[in-house]
Amino acid sequence: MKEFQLYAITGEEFHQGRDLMDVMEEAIKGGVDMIQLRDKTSSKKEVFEKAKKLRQLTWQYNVPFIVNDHIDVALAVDADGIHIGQDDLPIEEARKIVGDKIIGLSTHHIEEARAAVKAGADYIGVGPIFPTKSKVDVVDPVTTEYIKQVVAEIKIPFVAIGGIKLHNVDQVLEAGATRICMISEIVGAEDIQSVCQQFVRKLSK
Ligand code: 3NM
Repeated sequence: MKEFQLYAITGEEFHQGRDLMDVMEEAIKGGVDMIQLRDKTSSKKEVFEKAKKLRQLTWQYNVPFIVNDHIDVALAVDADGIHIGQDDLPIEEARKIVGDKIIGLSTHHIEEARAAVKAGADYIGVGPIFPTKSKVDVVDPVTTEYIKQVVAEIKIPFVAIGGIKLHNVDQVLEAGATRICMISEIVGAEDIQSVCQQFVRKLSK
């Protein structure tokens, strides 16, 4: 898996009417180095159409492209990987389908992180660190304590997620995270490039 540090997830409810491709291109220009298509409401066909376009964009900029939930869509557009949750297909089964593509798994507890390593996940999501309105079935914030636990024990890459903003990201980095993932703070920003550049500066300190 190519190294990454600033991971942006689509969230069209925050795009303020802007085109999905424009929003994600701005993010990439600002320094986002991993993109995930996450769409819990559109039809499979619509998700596929969006994935196809994002795949072209991410190839153009050489940025890894991950599809949330839809393993079939990920394969159809030759995405770099999939991101799944605790209630999805077990990692071992997903692995049979996607082969050596990236598999990311959301985790909310150290037990889930340990299980993810055992099952062969390529990276884990660690969150939600702070309260967030971007995920409906979200659990209570795990706080930066969970980051510290993961840093101490888990040897695969992890990305901190959930309610991360420019004003609180320092706490996340101080806890030991080296990769951060966001929806609203990036795709909902007025000046997406500038916000991403500020995150990149903080990450490179
Ligand atoms: N997964 P925002 S939190 C998609 O904890 C997602 O696994 C989470 O959006 C997890 O940056 C989350 O707007 C929402 O808070 C992230």
